Amino acid sequence: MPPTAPRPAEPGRRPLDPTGPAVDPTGHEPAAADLARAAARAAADRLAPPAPVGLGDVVPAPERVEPDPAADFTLPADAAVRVSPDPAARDVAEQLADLLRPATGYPLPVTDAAPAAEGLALQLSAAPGETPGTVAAGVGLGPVAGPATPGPVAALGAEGYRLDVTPDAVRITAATPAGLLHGVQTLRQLLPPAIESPAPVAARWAVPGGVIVDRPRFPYRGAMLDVARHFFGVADVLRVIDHLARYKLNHLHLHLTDDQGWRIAVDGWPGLAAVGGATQVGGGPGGAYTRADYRRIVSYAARRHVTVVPEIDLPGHTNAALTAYPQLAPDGVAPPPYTGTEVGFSYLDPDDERTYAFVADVLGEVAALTPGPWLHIGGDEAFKVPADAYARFVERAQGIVAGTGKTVVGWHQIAPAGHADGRVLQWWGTTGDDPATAEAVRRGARVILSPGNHAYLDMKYAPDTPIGHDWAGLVDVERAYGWDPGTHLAGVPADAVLGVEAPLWTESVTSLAEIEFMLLPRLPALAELGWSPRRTHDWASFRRRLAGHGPRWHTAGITFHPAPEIPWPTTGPTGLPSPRPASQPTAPTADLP
Ligand code: TNX
Repeated sequence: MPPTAPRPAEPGRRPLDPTGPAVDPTGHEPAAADLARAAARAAADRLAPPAPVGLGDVVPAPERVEPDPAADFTLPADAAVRVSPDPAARDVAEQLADLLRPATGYPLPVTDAAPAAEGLALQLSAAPGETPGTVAAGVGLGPVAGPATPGPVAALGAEGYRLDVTPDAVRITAATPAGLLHGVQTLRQLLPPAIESPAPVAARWAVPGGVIVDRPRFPYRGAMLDVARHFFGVADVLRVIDHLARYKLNHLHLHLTDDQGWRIAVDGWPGLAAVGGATQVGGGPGGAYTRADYRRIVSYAARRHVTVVPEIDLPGHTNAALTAYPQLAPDGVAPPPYTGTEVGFSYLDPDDERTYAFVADVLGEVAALTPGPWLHIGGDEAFKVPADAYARFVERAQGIVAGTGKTVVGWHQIAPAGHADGRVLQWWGTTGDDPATAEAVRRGARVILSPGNHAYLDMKYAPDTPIGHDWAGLVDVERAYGWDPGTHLAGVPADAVLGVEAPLWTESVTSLAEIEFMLLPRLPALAELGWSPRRTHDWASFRRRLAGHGPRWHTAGITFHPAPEIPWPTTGPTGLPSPRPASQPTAPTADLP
């Protein structure tokens, strides 16, 4: 046994013997001292108050939760994060340590997985088929209503994880690094809210005991950020990715182009970013991502197992492109830059071959920069393009996307165009019934659900919300939560639903604080619809669990809307201040349409 240093003081712990266990002056601890130390630790844990967060308090709700109140774990100052040798798993372990170090102030070294003898440790294991050594008996991925049975790691699928919390260890097991990271996000939520502090806090870092076995209901769970109406720099986008990862959302759809701005550099068409990117709603300076910026976003997202879905909106919503390249406009005349908020007036000439050369260049470059499988071609609100010309355009664009090796996604307006293998329609209607979309699904399309009256995060919460729209109605948290993606759209069965996405259009959203104000607390509602089994759906439970996140966001410095229907704690469980009413952003000024 290696020499052991005296244990550092552990804030919040109450050892029975305040002088601590004896240390052999030779540097070798006799086995008896080890035993005494373990006994003191176990006794201290028994005397400590229970973990302040319940094992079932997680958002999105896990598939299976089996609390064991006698098995709470307290993170000691000398804990290590132990991980299996796989480099991707190691990266998740580093992320876990990075999440826990600021608030705990603990060193949390990341080390290779060793036999469980070390005891107090966080262990990540990505090896398929590997099962943790001290799993609570009889827990697994059995049928919902049936008896719990141990399940192999492979049953956790591409994104599932298993979390075992015992007095000696927290273990996260998954078949993939994505699953491990989802488990890390669960563990983060099970620690006291002070874990979100950017500076060290003296707290007992307790984790409630028991087992969680969890995996998602739908494979696609996302949010969209419109960086075209207002431009948001790389740092803002990275922060949004963090918010997605927190709630196990795995796709970020970037609406990169619109009438008011073109936001991504395209080598062959430099005017797109230089001219088309130079404005935004209200006439601000706009901006555009260089290829390096975009790569940075993509790789930051990839590390968090979030896939970027780039959208080039075609053939409408193209005024910014036409300001730079008027030869693509039906009348060949450059329109003035557009800084208002109307839609449906601009379009590429669907009858000119130069349009298709342009579309092929742009989609080809964006596809080459994008590791994920999706390429979104927009297709919404091309009001001035006759239906037959529109369908021909979409069919050619679908073919161009297929030629890049990507799978095409479009707003549900593309439904009447011919089927393309694997194509995905993004539903943003408000009726729950659309024969054209249902017919496209019969021909093999899959659907991402973003119903405007539930999932549109640019809708106001209430009449007095200072920013946002109300054309799809008001979307308070209960409305954001109150629908079922599996049955929402007539003629679209659950197995045709790829998943859900919450779009944030930014005509009236001008800053990171305003983005966060519109995302939170509604984004977690959408996340739960996409992740959790339907049997867990329960507004009373959700609003109670969500309430616990206010102190977390507050501690992390994240803006949110203190929605009145959520019973936010007046003081957090650790005595942190209640969420500030100042979370409300001030109404935007000069940029208002
Ligand atoms: C409709 S939804 C649009 C966007 C607007 C949004 C505002 C969709 C595909 N198109 O162009 O920004 O409404 O809520």
